[in-house]
Amino acid sequence: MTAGAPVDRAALLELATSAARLAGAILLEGRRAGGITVAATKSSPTDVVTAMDRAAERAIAAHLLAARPDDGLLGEEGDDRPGPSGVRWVIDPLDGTVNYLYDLPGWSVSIAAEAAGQTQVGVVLAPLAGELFAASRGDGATLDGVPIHCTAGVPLAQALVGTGFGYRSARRAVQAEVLQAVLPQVRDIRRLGSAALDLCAVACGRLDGYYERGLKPWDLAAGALIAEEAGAQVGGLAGAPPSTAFVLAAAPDLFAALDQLLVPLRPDRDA
Ligand code: LIP
Repeated sequence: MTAGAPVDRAALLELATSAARLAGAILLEGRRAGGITVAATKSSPTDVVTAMDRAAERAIAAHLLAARPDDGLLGEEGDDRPGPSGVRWVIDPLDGTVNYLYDLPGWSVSIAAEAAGQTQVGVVLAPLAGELFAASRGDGATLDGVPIHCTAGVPLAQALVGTGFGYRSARRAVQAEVLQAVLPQVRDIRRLGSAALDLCAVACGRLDGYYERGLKPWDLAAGALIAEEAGAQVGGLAGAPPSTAFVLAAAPDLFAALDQLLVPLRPDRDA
């Protein structure tokens, strides 16, 4: 396939799904075998990588490139290669690593395919729950093949809002200040530990909204498309696009209310 050629979203979605299921099986087997250990740390001593993160990314990359050798790759655990096809895969082989390390639920495999400057398809697999969230641009979002839609019409004070926290102490202090201001204004907060699953929770109505500062492209790519295709608005603050600086996701009416609440708190200030 050469850059600029029409994108076969159905084929990309099928390949993303098979790659996610392959990685999910590897991760489940590793978790059940026990003995998960920290192989390395990244931004802080608590920002951990396990051997399973790396094994899952290797398996996903090999699976994708065996089928589409001219594609590009961007993966959390180090894959970063261009490809002449015009399609780039954005991979978080294990989102929610700390949950996985502690044998807690709330970890996922997130795989998206980008082309023509947009995410075209995305899948988020929750292996423990046996749930597959998927979306193809313009074709809606599904959970295990059943169409899903975010919940509209929820007032701010009734909203169940997800969020997450960074790995550096200075950033967590700022995030705690923001949380102190948000918590009294909403129904409640949930901290699930996987951004991909947070975004999918908004897509299917398990959360009414979600916000976080510091997401990487691989945390965001698939879940953002799934949430958008489920009718949610996904953006940054004050009209900015979603980015590492900030991500906010909710049905459009609640998105506006959360944006209005959050902007004065400057949750995207550096720390
Ligand atoms: C996680 C994110 C989550 C965030 C965690 C962590 P990881 O990604 O998905 O939203 O709050 O701190 O960054 O590190 O498990 O791939």
